[in-house]
Amino acid sequence: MPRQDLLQPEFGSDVVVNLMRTFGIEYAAMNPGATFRGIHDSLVNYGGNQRPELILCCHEEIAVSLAHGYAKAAGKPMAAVVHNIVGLQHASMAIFNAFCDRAPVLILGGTGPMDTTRRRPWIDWIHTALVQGNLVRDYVKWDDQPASTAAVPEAFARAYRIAMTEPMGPVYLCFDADLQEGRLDRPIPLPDPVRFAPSSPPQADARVLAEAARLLCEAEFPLILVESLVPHPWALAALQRLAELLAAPVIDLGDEHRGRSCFPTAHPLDLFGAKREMIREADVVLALDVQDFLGTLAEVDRTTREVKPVSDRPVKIIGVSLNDYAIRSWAQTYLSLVPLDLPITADAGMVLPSLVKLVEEQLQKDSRAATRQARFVKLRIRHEALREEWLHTVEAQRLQRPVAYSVLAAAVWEAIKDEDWILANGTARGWAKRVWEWQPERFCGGSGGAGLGYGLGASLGVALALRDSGKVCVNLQPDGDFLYVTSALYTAAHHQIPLLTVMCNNRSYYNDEEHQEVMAKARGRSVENKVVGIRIEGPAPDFAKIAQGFGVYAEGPIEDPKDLGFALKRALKVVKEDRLPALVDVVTWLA
Ligand SMILES: Cc1ncc(C[n+]2csc(CCOP(=O)(O)OP(=O)(O)O)c2C)c(N)n1
Ligand SMILES: [Mg+2]
Repeated sequence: MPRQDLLQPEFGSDVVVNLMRTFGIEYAAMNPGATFRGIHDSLVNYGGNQRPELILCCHEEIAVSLAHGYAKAAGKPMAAVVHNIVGLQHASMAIFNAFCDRAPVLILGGTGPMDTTRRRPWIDWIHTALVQGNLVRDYVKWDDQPASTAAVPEAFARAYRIAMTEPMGPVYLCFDADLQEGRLDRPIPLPDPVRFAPSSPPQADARVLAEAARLLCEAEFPLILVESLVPHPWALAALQRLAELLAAPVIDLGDEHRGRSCFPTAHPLDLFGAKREMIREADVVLALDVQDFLGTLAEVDRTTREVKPVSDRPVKIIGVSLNDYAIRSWAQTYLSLVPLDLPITADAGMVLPSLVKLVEEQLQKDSRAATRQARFVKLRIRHEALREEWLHTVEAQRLQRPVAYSVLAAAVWEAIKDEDWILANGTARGWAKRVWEWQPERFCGGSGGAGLGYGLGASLGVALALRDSGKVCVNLQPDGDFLYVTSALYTAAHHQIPLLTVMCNNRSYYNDEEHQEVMAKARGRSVENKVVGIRIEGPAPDFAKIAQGFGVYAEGPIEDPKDLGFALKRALKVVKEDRLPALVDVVTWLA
């Protein structure tokens, strides 16, 4: 298809495509719909289906989760184009996840025509809202519906900038069908993206940072909690340096809810496996981009919902985050209000190098080097003991049928450890973090909003962003989450996206099985019934057959751990050499 000249758009929607290209949008995930037929035509026939290229999805939730994963891997947005109010409603779960995960996703939509005299009967009426942005306004950072083509460039540039400014988030731009389809009567100037770049994130007040450094250096047992860090190139190294200077254990929470993992598990100060013990000992906590303070510092009784602090020791908390800039009133995604002794609104990654410098200066005057050295040794011994214990568990569960999560994680590691790997989604119930040589920058984090239906779409977005990088992208995929968005396999096959999906198939919405057990026990009722409405059996879906039906290479179900290594090897070959998707269905032990 010949590429048209960017400078000669003919219709309103050609301008939208020019803007996407100007701002470097590489892909537009979509499911078709007549309200954006103008944009669709412009993408294909004006833009030549290149930069952006259309990625066909069978559900708008997949389109947005794919853009969510892409944003985390590429560090910039791609577009998800969704049809009026119906596509937007399907997309809404994934938009919420991206919002909670603070991921920049550019959601574009069509509407109308808003001019009622231009509407087709019935369908153009029932699918037009006043205004569509209302549907998602509470969980996007910004939405807009420009009223003329001339107003489109400013709206687009603003949307891009808002999405990419920390704390990042999804934005929604809605285009009237008439505006898209209208012929241009004058040239529309395009903005220079360099001059509309997101602003640099906020740094902390130097005096407050000096106080933080003092508290940390004077602490008896400083502890670092980290949930996420903006991936500045220096951030992870600065975090390690800070931990080493202070001989402070680090608990990396980046695999739990939102955010990005930040600490290598091979580091002797990585103590995520001893979270409780460390919190018990700590007198000063440095919380870097942590949102879930209470969930981290307290324990919850699953039966009574009682929340009890892990430690009864007075603890001073230094909280560095942009949490206060990310507050909306609708869903209470800001979590419980926890007292902070030193709240610092700043980008934690930006703050780290300054904090390292201040701590270095402070420690030169400090006479407790021997105490810190002794603490470091003690922590290293605990760290090593934990790792040994986990490897021992793998050995103890090696022959268990169906396959234990520890064994599944170890087998996947064995298959990919010499590759340039990326873990796009999932941790096999935390076992990847325990038994892999975990390099935090290689993990793309979770859904953010705990809305199921995230994993497969997001993993495809990650793999799409890294398609030409030679990296091997892996998705450790729970079965329940998968079943919401099975048709994403079509997108994987059609667009030849190289992704290794390993099904962690416990044939259950297991998380809820635990809840039903707790309920039944608390009420003295039948615990055996906990599986009703929860187990995904009778019949158990055959995920390999499902994948094959979509044209994806697949093996399984595998119940015997002895078969696992070979199956993974064959699937990896498909991903690595043929650059195609593959799926291995592993039936896993429930717990
Ligand atoms: C959209 C949505 N529906 C329901 C839930 C409630 N929920 C939380 S975890 C879970 C079970 C998940 O099952 P699976 O993905 O197979 O993971 P497993 O717990 O079995 O490891 C459910 C149903 C949710 N979080 N999101
Ligand atoms: Mg499950």
